[in-house]
Amino acid sequence: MKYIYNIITIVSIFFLISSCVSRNDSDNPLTPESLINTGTSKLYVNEVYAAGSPDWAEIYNDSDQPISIAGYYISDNFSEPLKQKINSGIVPSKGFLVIDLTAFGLSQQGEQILLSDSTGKAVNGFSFPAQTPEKSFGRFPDGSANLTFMKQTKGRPNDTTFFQPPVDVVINEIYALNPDWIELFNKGNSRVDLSDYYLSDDSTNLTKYKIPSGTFIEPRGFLVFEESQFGFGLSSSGEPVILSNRSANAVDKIIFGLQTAGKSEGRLPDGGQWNKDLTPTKNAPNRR
Ligand SMILES: [Ca+2]
Ligand SMILES: [Ca+2]
Repeated sequence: MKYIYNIITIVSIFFLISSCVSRNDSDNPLTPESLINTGTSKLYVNEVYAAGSPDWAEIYNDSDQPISIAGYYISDNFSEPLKQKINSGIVPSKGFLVIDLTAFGLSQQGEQILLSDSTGKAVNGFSFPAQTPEKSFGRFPDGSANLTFMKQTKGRPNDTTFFQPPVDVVINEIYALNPDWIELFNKGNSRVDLSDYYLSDDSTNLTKYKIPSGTFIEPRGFLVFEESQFGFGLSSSGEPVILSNRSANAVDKIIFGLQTAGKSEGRLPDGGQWNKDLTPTKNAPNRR
């Protein structure tokens, strides 16, 4: 009975979302919030790229078994799921399969992506906002509900690390649940002078906070900035954090997602890949 109730709920939500979307198509209000995720499948539309030739969608399988998607459908319209039939393909366990979108193109102005099974029933999808050619859009970490812009990782794990920093200092950990803080880490073997570097949470204004003269970070050392110092709050629903040099050129940028109570986000190990749901370790080595 509970199962039937769940199905009814899921179908209702889907039709509610579909009707909202089609009603508002003309003024293009699509946001990641119109994510659909049926919760009954381990298959996720994991990444899309709308400036390709052709455009593509990456499917991620979060289960322990390979899943065949032969006979499934992919579409750029929630209310028209059968646009392109997927003739063959197996998504490996914890792996990826890229589908070239040959029957339709994705709008760089923002659109929808929907994977449906061989009966046309929605499996997974989301709405994506306007894209630029240098970025893709998808889930980070893979298969999560967190949708964000990222660099293209076609057929590979998603990665939101946009720039390879020319200095050895990186944004190592953030805590966005009041009072907020940003932890930097020096990956290198020499002391780095961070005088007149900048921190920001706005890609269009990199110089929001100027790091005071005489600020140094030791080799393999940490340096924490408190919200009371840098003056802007970090949004608990996610946003970028950017470290820029004296020329106001970004040297490291991360994008964090919706925060979990009592958790931080950061690199693991220190200076490594960005991860969600860490134990906050202000001014100390990062850990799960
Ligand atoms: Ca990817
Ligand atoms: Ca830490």
